Amino acid sequence: MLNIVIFGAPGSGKGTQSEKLIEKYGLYHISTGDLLRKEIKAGSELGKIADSYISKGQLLPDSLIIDLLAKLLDTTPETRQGVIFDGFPRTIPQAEALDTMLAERGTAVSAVIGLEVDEAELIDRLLKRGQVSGRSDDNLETIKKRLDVYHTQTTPLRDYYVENGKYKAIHGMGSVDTIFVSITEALADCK
Ligand code: B4P
Repeated sequence: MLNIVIFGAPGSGKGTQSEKLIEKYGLYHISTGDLLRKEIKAGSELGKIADSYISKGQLLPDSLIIDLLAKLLDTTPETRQGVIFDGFPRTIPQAEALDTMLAERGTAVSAVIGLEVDEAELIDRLLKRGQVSGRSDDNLETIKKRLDVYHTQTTPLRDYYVENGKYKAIHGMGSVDTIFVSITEALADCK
C-alpha cells in the first residue's frame, strides 16, 4: 500500500500533481487546505477558526489539524487503499502524529515527494491563481507571509524526512507533465 506525502512551498504544485497521482495510483486524496476551505464555505465553527488563520497566511494549530486527520482516517474506509497527503504534515509535531496514526493502522509513510521551486516562480503562480481563485490568501501580502511561515515552520520537515530516508527531491519547475514523469520515476521503487 502506498502512502505518499506531497511536500513543498505554497504554489509548488502539490494540489496539481496530487490530481495526477490519484489517477495513476488510485489513491485517496487528503488535502487539508481543501478540507478547511470546505468548512469555511459551510460556515462551520471549524471554518470560522480556519478562516481567521488562512486569511492571515498562518498555519492552524497542530491539535486542530491532527484531530481533523485522525477523524477522517477513522471514518473513511477508502483511506485503507493508500493515501496522498497533500498539505499535511506542515510541522514536525504533525509529522510525528502522522507516523503514530499510520503505525496504529499497521502502515507507514512510503515516500515524501518534495517539489522544489524557485521563490519568484512560486509568487508568480500564486498571483496568477489569485486572479481567478477568489482565495483570501492569494494576494501578495499574504503570499509573502505564507512563504515566511513555510521557511520557519515547514522546511524543518525536509530534514526529518531526509534523515528517515523517505525524502525524494523533485525539480518542480517546467511543465506539469514533465514534473509528473519525475515523480513517477522517483516512486518506481516504492510499490
Ligand atoms: P493549501 O491549500 O495546502 O495551499 P497551497 O500551499 O497554496 O497549495 P496548493 O495545493 O493550493 O497549490 P499548488 O501548489 O498545487 O493551504 C492553504 C492554507 O490552509 C495554508 O496556508 C494554511 O493556513 C492552511 N492549512 C492547510 N493545511 C494545513 C496544515 N496541515 N496545518 C496547518 N494549516 C494548514 O498550485 C498553485 C498554483 O500553481 C495553481 O494555480 C497551479 O495551477 C499552478 N501550478 C502548479 N504546477 C505548475 C507548473 N508546473 N507550472 C505552472 N503553474 C503551476
